[in-house]
Amino acid sequence: MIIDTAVFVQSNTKIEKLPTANIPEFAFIGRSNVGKSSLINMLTGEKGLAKISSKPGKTITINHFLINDKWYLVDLPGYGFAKRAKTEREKWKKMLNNYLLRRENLLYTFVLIDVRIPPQQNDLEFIDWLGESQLPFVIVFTKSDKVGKNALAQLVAAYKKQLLEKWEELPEIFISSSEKALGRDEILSFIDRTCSDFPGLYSSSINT
Ligand SMILES: Nc1nc2c(ncn2[C@@H]2O[C@H](COP(=O)(O)OP(=O)(O)O)[C@@H](O)[C@H]2O)c(=O)[nH]1
Ligand SMILES: [Mg+2]
Repeated sequence: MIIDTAVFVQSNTKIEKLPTANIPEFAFIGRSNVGKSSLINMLTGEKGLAKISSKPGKTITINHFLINDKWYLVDLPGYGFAKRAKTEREKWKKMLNNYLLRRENLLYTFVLIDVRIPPQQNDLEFIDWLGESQLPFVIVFTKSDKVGKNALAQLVAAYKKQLLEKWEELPEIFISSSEKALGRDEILSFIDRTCSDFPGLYSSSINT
């Protein structure tokens, strides 16, 4: 897929105010510093695109970008937020879960994992929750340029092993490096393929 246009649409704190759910949507989530903004910029080829939604200290929001007038890329703040108040964290978790469970055009969630960091409790809990909720998701291992080829294979294998302790099947897995633009073609063709599987979601009303 060639990205012709990537446009920031809106940042939202209320599910009711999200853009009309008439085109496919793909959400990106991961712990802070996992490389989410870098990946979004790398995928869209728009340096600084994801920055709009990541002003530190601001309200936690769901951020929509319209890609090629055909699908939404959604930048979701991570789970965790160690530095934020517990009430705020819980409020966000509720909204996040609501969004993930109720957004009818959401086709896949991309869970970003820093490949160098051993499996973390909150990532595993989130993955388990997605699985238990039967929500389609894939895993993207980020920052693959930071480790050697052998280490990379070992780290990914160890993560898979951990998941297989609980789950019978593994989700689709992508390896990325925003630095080296690795994983871009794979992720974009996955999105392209998935969109084609849901032709009914396309609507011309988006251009009006
Ligand atoms: N070497 C390398 N560094 C990366 C990569 N992706 C992100 N980073 C660095 O990791 C840090 C956090 O990245 P950012 O995209 O802001 O993470 P976010 O908090 O998840 O949005 C920044 O210093 C990035 O330059 C990558 O693929 N390779
Ligand atoms: Mg960011």
